Amino acid sequence: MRSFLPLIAAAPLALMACSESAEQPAAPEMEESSAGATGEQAVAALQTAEGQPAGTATATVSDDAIKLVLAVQNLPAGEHGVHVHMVGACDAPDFTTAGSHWNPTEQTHGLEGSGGQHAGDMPNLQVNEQGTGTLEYTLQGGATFAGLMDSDGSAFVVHANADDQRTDPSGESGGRIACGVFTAG
Ligand SMILES: [Cu+2]
Repeated sequence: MRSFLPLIAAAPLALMACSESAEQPAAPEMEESSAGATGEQAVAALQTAEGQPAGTATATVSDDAIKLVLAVQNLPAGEHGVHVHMVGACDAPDFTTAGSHWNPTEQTHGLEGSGGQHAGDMPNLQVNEQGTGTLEYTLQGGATFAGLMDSDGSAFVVHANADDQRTDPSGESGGRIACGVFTAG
């Protein structure tokens, strides 16, 4: 029996080594202030007002924050305001059903404003002449995965114009030209 002990002892260690990276960051899930469990993800499939596919916005919990990865297509070249909006509804053509910017901590709008920023606020998106663009940003302003996926959900919205990052509540970024509802998984 004695000769088996090292094997028996080594097995749980090996298991721990494998699962450690996946489980350790999940511990803060218990805390109310946590952004969520690492790896939790939601994707919004964007559509233009005409119903064309316009890319995706993917929200992933990483390092106790929500990282937003945006990859768009079929959009007009130029600079566009982009935000997470508070309601998971995208009724074309104006997408007003997505509601206002996601703002659970009641800050004022804009990355360059004086009153914090909305959880749904992001830098402007640059779309090239091919109609594509990418952007990555870690959401601020009290963004949590539970809040993103609350009972009325949330949506990702691309605006016609650039966001001035100051003017409350929406940065003068104009109409809504693409929208997608976040779906978990
Ligand atoms: Cu917006």
